Amino acid sequence: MTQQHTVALIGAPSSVGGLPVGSDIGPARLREAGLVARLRQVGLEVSDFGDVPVPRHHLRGGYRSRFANTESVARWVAKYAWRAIAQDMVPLVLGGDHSVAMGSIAAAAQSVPGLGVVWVDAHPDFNTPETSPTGNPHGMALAVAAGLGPLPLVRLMGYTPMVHPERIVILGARSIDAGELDNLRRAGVQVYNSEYLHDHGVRETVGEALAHLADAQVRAVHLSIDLDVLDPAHWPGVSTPADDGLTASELVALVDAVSQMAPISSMDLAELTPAEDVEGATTEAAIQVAEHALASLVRQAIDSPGRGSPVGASAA
Ligand SMILES: [Mn+2]
Repeated sequence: MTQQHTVALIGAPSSVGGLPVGSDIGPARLREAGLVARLRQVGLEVSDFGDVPVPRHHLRGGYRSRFANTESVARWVAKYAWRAIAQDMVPLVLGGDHSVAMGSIAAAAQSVPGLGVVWVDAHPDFNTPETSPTGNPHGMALAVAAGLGPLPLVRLMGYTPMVHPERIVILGARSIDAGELDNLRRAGVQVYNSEYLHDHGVRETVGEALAHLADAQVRAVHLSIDLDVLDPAHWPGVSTPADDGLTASELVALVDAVSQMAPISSMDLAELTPAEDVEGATTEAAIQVAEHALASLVRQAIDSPGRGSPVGASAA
């Protein structure tokens, strides 16, 4: 029996890669808020793999040990996600800070032919230790996946890059550091910022982004959601808010469009910071995003496997 409509829930309760801390409580908050039941209600099977091990007392370390701890968490995430994909499940990695994506992308890149990345975030996370104003590894996660950054991280699975930069698109960015912008331009990563999304419309922009990935022979996407892509005026539950973000309905429309136009092999839901989420709006938005992104797996399991067709070809 196919398990393509089975979601493997993987908690990564770690803020080793980001400051301020607090996103380490994210997975527990999402489970308490009923994430598993909500996913089952839309027809998905859920296999909860539990939480990956996280180094204890991790915040006592200095700069170097933060990178070592980030690597450790990413390796565990990669192991869990790899095991899920090997069983034909779709891993949903709950951050935790966004550096957990280094692990999920490493696993997906190794296992999924023609993988591309759709990175939805207020920040491109394309810094290197040389360009980063803060030194926080979560601001380097996508650069690491594209082969830029400290050697142990970029070679997490033994080869680099995990994903070629032409197979990466960024949606919703609006806070980009100067050196980071240089990195993006040199690498040739396509960025659709929040202004572009608002000017052209969510569905149109997703269509363009996926057409760009189709040109690079992408056949399945890793969807990485940083909840700080939302506007902090109404959805404040993140560690590094940036003004003028997306509404929850825009983000839901965005993941709906992605899931209708491309097979999703794997997904991250990162940076939920419960202490900042005073009325729970960010938690609720996160759950809706997961439901809408993954409900397409049920359709694919019923209609057809959906594998092997180029992305963007089945807009639906
Ligand atoms: Mn991020």
